[in-house]
Formats: sequence, C-alpha cells, structure tokens
Amino acid sequence: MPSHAETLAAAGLSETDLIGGSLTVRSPLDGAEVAQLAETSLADMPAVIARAQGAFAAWRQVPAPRRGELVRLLGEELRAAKAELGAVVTLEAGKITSEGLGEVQEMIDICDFAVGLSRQLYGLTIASERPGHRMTETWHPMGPCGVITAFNFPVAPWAWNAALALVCGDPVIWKPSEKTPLCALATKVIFDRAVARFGDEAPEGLLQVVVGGVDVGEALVTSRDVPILSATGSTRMGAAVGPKVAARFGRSILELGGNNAMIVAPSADLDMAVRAIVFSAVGTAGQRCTSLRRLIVHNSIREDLVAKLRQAYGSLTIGDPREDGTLVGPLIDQGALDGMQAALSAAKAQGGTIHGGTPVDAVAGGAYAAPALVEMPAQTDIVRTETFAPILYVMGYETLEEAIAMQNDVPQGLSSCIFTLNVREAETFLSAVGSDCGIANVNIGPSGAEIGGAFGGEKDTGGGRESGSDAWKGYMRRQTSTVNYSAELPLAQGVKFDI
Ligand code: UN1
Repeated sequence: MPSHAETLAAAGLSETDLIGGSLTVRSPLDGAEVAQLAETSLADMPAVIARAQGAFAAWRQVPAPRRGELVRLLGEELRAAKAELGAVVTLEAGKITSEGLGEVQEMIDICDFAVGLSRQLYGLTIASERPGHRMTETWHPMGPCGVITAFNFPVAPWAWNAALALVCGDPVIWKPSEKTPLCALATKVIFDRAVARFGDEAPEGLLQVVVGGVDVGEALVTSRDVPILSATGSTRMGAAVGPKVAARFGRSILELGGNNAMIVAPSADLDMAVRAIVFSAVGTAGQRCTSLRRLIVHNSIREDLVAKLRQAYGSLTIGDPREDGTLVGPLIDQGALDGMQAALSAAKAQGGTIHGGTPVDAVAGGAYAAPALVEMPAQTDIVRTETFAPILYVMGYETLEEAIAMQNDVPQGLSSCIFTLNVREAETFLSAVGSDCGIANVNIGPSGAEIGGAFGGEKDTGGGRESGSDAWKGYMRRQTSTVNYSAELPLAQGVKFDI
C-alpha cells in the first residue's frame, strides 16, 4: 500500500506544496494529517474575482466548439490520470477504490457530454406576429461561475459544473470543502495539463481554486461579479447561500440534501431489490446525497426482506477502503460518527429497533461503523431528518397511495424509486400524483445516477439542476432578438402610435 505522501505525489502534489499553511487536512482512512495547506486570504478574493472577469472577457470570444476542445483535452488528461486522482479521492474522502475511480469516470463522462454540447448550444427561431420580422433566441456566456463543492463527492459535481460552464464561455472559481481541498488541487494539476496542450487561447484565470472556509465562499456568494453560484452541500448551507445570491439578483444552482426512499411492492424481485438497497444504503458509507435512507416495504414482504437485508449486512467487509473486498469505508470524521450515533439514539427513543450501527475499530484513527438497519413503527422526526451516515430506516405500508404519501412526506426531494413488476404501480409512481422528487426510478436504487440526465431535486434539495439534459442553460444568458427586415414599423399587439 503506498504511503499517503506517495499517493499525493503521484497525483502531482509534492510535499512542499502541502506544508506551512493553516488548514489541516486529515485522511479519514486513519485520521493522519496529510497537509497543512495555505488558505486563500479574504483580502485576495477581489483579485481572484477580477482575474475571473478578465478571463471572461477573452473566453466568451473563443468559439464554443473551440472551448469544447479544451474540455476534450481535459477529458483525455482525466483518463490518463484516472487511477492517481481516484486514489486521492479515496485518501481524502474515504471512498472504496472502485467508487473513487467511478467518481473520476463521472468527470470524464461529463467532459464527453460537454464536448458534444459545445456544438449544440442551440437557440430558437420564433414566429413573429408582424410581417417582415424575425424573432430569435440566442444563448450567450454569462460570466464567472462560483462552484462550491462538498466532501462526499469532491470532484464529480465540480466537473458537472465546470465542463458545462467552460463550454458555455464562463470561467470557474472553485471552492472545495475544507475537508477535501487536495482533490481540488490534484484536479487543478490535471486541468493545467489540458490548458498547456490547448495553448494561448485559454486565458489566465479560467479556473481558480480558492482554499478556505465559509468566509472565502461568502466572498463568491455576495459578489455581483460572480453571476452564477452553484453550491452542493447541506440544506443548512443552501439556506444561507440562496437568499444572499438572490439579494444581488445572481443566479444560484443549489443541490442540497436528500432523504431518498425506496418503495418495495409485493411483486418486487426481492433479490434484485436487496442488491440495490445494499449498494445505495451502504455505498460511500451512506454519505451520498442520493443514499437510500428510507425503505417503505409492503407489510406482506417486510419480514422476509428485513431478514434478507440483515443477512446481507452481516456479510459486508468494513475497513480500509483501499483493500480489495472492502465495501464500507470510513465516515469522513469523528463528528460524522457522533452524528450517526446520536441519530440512532433518537431512533430508539422514537420506537425504533436497531440492527448494527455500532462503531467498528477497523483502522486506528478512522471513524468506522457498521451500517445500521432500523425498523421504525412510523415515519418519525428522525426519519424525516437527513443524517449523513449509513442508516436505513424500514417502515411498512398497506396501499400504494399510503406508500407514495410517505415517500413524499419529508422536507427533501432529491431521489426516489420503486421496486415492482406491476406496470400500474410503476407508472403511478412516475406520474403527477407519484414521487415529488427530481429523480424517480423503477427497479433501480436512488443513487448512482448517470450524467446524461439533469441532476437535482425540489423542496429542501434546492431546486437546481446540474449535469445532463438542458442543465447547460443555467450557465448562459438568454437573449431574445426581433429583427425587422421590412420597410414598415408595425407595433405588436396592434397598437397604433402615429406621429
Ligand atoms: C452527491 O452525492 O452529491 O447519483 C452526488 C449519484 C452520483 C452523484 C452523487 N452520480 O449517486
């Protein structure tokens, strides 16, 4: 197993870059200190933002397909450095190797998507009501895009935003989580390789990484020179960020908490459901915004499913996420483990029966826990709260209507799914009276979305959409143009104004 310093060096982060600063970075694998990083000072933020504005003045004039070429090169460099960057994700976020690599693959995928998009930033031609007139809608670059990311997906959500922003003509200022700044610095090394190959057309300051806490983020949130602010993180963070961006009439793209459920109907393929449940409840140690947190099971199969799950949970290997065979790595830190234990105590007090969930002494210095299955008598307060840990609450239902009502009766609205072989149930779940989430799946768990669809959700999830579909429109400004090629000047709506 390489040392932490070797893993970082392989990703282009030398020891001298990682010492002498005030931000202590620890690996969740073993709690070891891996860096003392220099933080961006608040006094430097105006210059950072001015640099991004300068980059915007140049980048918006580069044709979009050329901008796509830079993103194509970024995708190539990510492919070449996939193993090294994936290892930094594992080191700093604690993901198992396959999930660290998967996160880098998600970056590569969105680069591919954005390259194609760079030739498809389509506008519209609109029928004018006036003779000799033509109306069009054109999409233009918008300006610097601030991207605030969370520890649990330290690189992919940056890529969803940055790949689109860059082809749309917007420079990016990235503030990673204080818990995972090294992933951002390692990504910047890769980005710089792509820029070096691309050449002078890429202005200085196209991507800047700022390291620090809330203050540094706040400088982006409140600046009128950062017209787009995309933030991934907790609902609490989004509730602080959203109104501040709105107060200056900026555009925010918020991807916040989830409290994702699966309905398991009587006809479900239970073996498939068990595999989907375990991956989505336990994968990434329950620290995805899409993690499965609530299981709403038909009473006729509840006992059987819980027995199968208890057996599957019992066979999970918990430990160093770099080891082959490990499926459950550490929580991000001791605070997360404490939060998990507090949630379990609350669940017990609210009538829950807990299986698992105890801390595990897997690697000294790390915060490891056995994933918990909690049978609940009802959807109590703790079930309606997102706890970022591997806790799965199990509840029963009688009618589909009741199950859908439970699924929707939480503050969050990110992801959801149903396991059923009954087409009426599946289609009802996906219909206007079904799931109220941004993501609704059939016979697939709630986590592990592909990049091609729009990603995000409603209510406390913040309403933003990132990644695929037409999410790119969030990074551009729309211009409606009416051109009069006649020799008359008719007014719309038949208004007469003769002078
Ligand atoms: C997140 O947890 O913030 O759908 C993002 C998924 C991943 C992205 C998760 N593709 O689980």
